[in-house]
Amino acid sequence: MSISAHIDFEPQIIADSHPDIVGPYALATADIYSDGDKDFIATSTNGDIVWFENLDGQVSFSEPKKQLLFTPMNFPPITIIPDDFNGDGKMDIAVGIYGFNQIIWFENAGSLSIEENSSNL
Ligand SMILES: [Ca+2]
Ligand SMILES: [Ca+2]
Repeated sequence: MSISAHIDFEPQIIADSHPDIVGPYALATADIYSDGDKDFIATSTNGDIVWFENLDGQVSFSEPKKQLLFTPMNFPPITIIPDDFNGDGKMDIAVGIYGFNQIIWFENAGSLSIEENSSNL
């Protein structure tokens, strides 16, 4: 007995040629806005980290919210891990920086933004 399944995937574009997304690198999902819906996080090759708010809990995302800026310019975050690192109930973000030999986490300081008050791990 054989079982075969055919699954179709339809592309859904979240960002297309947006100036805040320069060469998307690492991607992750997490509830950044703390409203129960998974938001979307992306890093760019220019060092920017942006997130997109999930507007309806399904597939409608906001424009990029460029509220994470990594100070050592032009070093792309190649890995990204969202989690609540300080246990305050708000999703934080950790990134590994290629070429800069650092792992940095960004504290989510509120329900709408993630502040740049990062510290090295
Ligand atoms: Ca959310
Ligand atoms: Ca937190």
